[in-house]
Amino acid sequence: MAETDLIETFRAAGQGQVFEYFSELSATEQKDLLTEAQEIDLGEVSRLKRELIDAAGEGGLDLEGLAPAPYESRPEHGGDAEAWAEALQLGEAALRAGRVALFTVAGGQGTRLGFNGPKGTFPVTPVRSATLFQVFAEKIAAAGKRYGKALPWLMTSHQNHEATVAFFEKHACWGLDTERVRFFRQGRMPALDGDGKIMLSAKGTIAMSPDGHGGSLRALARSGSLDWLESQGVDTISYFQVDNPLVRCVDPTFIGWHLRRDSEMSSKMVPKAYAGEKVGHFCQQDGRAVVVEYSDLPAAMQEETDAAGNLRFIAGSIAIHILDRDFVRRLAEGGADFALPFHLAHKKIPTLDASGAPVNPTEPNGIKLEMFVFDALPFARNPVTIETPRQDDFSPVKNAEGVDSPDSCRADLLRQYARWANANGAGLEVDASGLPVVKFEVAPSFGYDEASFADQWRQSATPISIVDQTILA
Ligand code: UD2
Repeated sequence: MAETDLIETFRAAGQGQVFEYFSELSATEQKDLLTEAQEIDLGEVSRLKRELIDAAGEGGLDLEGLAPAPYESRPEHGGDAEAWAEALQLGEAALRAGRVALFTVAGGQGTRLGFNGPKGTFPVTPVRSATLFQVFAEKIAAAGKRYGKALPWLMTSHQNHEATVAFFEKHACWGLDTERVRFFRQGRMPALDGDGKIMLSAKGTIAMSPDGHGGSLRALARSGSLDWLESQGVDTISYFQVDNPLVRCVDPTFIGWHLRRDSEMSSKMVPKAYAGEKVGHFCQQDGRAVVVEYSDLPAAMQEETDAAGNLRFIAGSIAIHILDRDFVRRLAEGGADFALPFHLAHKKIPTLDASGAPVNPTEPNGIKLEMFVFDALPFARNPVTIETPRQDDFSPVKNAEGVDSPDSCRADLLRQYARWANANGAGLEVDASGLPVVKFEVAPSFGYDEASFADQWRQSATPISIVDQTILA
């Protein structure tokens, strides 16, 4: 679109303020602003203003008929052992056939951790200080070796795109085939003020932010990544978040459950650790699977217990899914009736005051718009949720200290290594929480889950002794 047409379109849509300082900008700044403006779908913005801002207070989350979702319990908790064993076989066969790819969402801004740089470059392991990206790369490489088929790996990012790609290049993808690692940018959305006006963060810059991990699904299609997967015979996508180094990102049993049920989207749940834990809740409503975020489920419901005294809404979502490739394509192409909704978050957004001077607000002054990947669940055929042991799948790094911090995650990694080693007779001393007295590390090349660790341990020619700072690799 020509420059003047674009500016006129914004004016006609009531968004002329975006170009208020246009004449003060240099030629390069003008060009940059126009490029940013072109990213914006004005029709979508005006629909969201109507539905989310103008109608505020009318809606809210509909809790009518909301009930806890069913899930597949693990065999040790009464689940069907035969079905779990069959799922493992099916998943392993899919991995051997090269039907599976990995997908990491790494497009968030990581503000809570206060770390400067892509979150995946955060050093997380206790002895080697391997970064999150390295841990995933090593798990993917080891699993590819185990099943005799390299696993493609997709990653979405945004602000940190160049830095992410450069980091992978610097480390030569930790030995993964570079042709099988693919990065793509997710979309962005402009921040809106209370009147639905697009905000500027500077005279020549629109306040844009990533459109949420849900946005990565349409970006998978737009970036040609689904075609790329199809060309490699991949139809099954294992999805996880960049902040969780414990994740069993290549989990044959989970893949097998997904395939066994002919599901389009599957999920892992952990029983919530306490009522107010900050995870989504697997629920059902009108016969459809839904996830209700902790911030949307009233405290009284979060605390509700059943006759046995257990939390009624016990199934916590830890953001680990399997997605069917063609389901993602349908979602991306599906139009308004088959699209993820946007959620609105009130945020402090650096902007300009009426005189054009920069303002750093101390209170929320605008809204950001995000889509969530779990909102795809109600659209999916045969969604299945399986229970997973938290200690082998979930310990995210979100905050600088305390809960879900680098310290708590390192301790969970140590507990995991010690459990695997002691299950094979290492005889390590551990405290009441399972934390070993010695600090050591198991590189994924030695073992990326309990089974691969046990195989490697057994195959070792000499007995393994673990002392402080041992690295099993
Ligand atoms: C998410 C889930 C929560 C629970 C928890 C487990 C939501 C709304 N909540 O909470 O239910 O499962 O994770 O750890 O998802 N990201 C992008 N692009 C974006 C925004 C985020 O790629 O535009 C990535 C981000 O890099 C991270 C992940 O999504 O890997 C989670 O984002 P978050 O930290 O904002 O989610 P959180 O912790 O509030």
